[in-house]
Amino acid sequence: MSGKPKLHYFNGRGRMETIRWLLAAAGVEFEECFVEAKDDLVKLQKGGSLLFQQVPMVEIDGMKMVQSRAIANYIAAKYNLYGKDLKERALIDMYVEGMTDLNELIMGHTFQPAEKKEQHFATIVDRATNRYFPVFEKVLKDHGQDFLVGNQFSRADVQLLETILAAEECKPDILVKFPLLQRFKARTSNIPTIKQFLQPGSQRKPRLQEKDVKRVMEIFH
Ligand code: GSN
Repeated sequence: MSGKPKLHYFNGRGRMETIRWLLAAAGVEFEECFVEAKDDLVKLQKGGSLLFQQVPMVEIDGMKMVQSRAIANYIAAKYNLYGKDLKERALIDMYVEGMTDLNELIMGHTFQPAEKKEQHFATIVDRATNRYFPVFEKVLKDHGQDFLVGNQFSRADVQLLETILAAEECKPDILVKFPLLQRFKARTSNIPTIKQFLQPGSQRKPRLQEKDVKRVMEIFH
């Protein structure tokens, strides 16, 4: 019996949030063990559980997996969220890497020094509206299907919704020029497993606040 996956990370989004999204979308229950302080991280490191002395770490199927992309890839493949052939997987990977670039830019905002915040915010809005969202709007328009790749629900859909919601937290009307993404958002938010993850009280984490930065820095630096 392998039990539920156990996620080791701090109690915030960071590099674990996409993994939470993918498990939730797949309808997989998971447990979380929060790294609350430097000592918790040191304990994991000294216990030999972290291949590169870093979290995220996920205990799953008898493995102690590290490296957030490797973990996400495993979960996507295991739960049939990774396309039906190599070419679909390649497309999903390209889309997901683009989304991840935008998502990381957004997540980095909280960590910007005060004097750089305004410029950084402008970059987020520019990249979202001029680089990334037009691509996915066009993909949906060109093939006319509900899902991004292969007419089948995949991690690309999950991660696009995650990214859209994060971008809207920065600028609520960021989808104003993207009608197909608005419909995509409404549709995917209504998938039962995702709908549940979007309810208050789920394991989805709130946006990192300024007050959390010090706490996170103290654990990891
Ligand atoms: O994607 C990954 O999981 C790795 N390429 C990076 C993981 C990483 O940077 N982990 C940090 C925590 S902050 N990020 O999510 C970490 O464990 N730092 C402690 C250390 O001693 O390096």
